[in-house]
Amino acid sequence: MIIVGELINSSRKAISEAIKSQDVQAIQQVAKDQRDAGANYIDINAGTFVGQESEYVNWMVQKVQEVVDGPCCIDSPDPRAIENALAVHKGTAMINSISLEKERFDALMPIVASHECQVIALCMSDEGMPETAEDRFAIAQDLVNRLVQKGVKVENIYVDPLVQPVSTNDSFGREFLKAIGMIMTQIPGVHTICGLSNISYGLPKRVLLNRTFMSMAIAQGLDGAIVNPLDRKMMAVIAASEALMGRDEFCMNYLNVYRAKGLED
Ligand code: THG
Repeated sequence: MIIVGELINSSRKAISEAIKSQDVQAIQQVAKDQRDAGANYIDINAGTFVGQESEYVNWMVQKVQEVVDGPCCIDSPDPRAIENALAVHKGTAMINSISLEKERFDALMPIVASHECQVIALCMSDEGMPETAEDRFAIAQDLVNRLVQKGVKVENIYVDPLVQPVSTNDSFGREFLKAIGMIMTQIPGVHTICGLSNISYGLPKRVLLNRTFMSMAIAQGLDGAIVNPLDRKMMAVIAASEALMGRDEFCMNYLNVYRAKGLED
């Protein structure tokens, strides 16, 4: 399972404050903590700073990579911010994200095609957010085909079917899970990824719903997640679900996490 640590996001008060005061140490600490907790990529999002987003993303990418020997996930809807960040990023970044929205797609495609990178492909088009599994799958198929045509390797693509709140439509959880299953079985070699927390929007005990949904998504083949890696119970659910699905040979990872006292029940 590829873990993208989600905590460096300017929608969080602590991060927004650290950006405003240019608190290098605070940003670096959140990055190191996530890396130590098992994050493979550190998500970098300064989306709330309209006009200064690109400048702040670049600053955070550079400061994070001073202390974390690993890649970032550049989280921005702005193709220019992504391009600027790739110019300062060391190693193979993850781009978050391309979609089928025409303007975004046309601007990002040449950038993705000309860089060695991983790319998140959002199931979103100019017709808006898809609601059924079939609509998500159609967008995923189209996006993957176009990316592959431009020379992007299928194994570098992470399709995000987009989680929507189950409180607004009781089919949203099921349709998302079905989409994961369809994408993983019908597009060989591709990955899937998602941010989970939208599933529980508007309901109590959100962490319970988020964790349960994670386990159900892993059962459908989900192999990437944008999560808070400091949530020990979530990380334990991921390790347990992967072992139960037979995606952990001899349960070695599960046992290693246990020995490191990482299995909070
Ligand atoms: N897919 C993709 N990228 C994404 C998302 C996705 N990037 C952003 C988001 N969704 C994932 N990142 C976060 C980062 C922080 C929080 C949630 C998702 C977070 N939320 C607090 C909460 O839910 O309680 C509220 C914020 C706060 O702490 O004040 O922390 O789906 N490709």
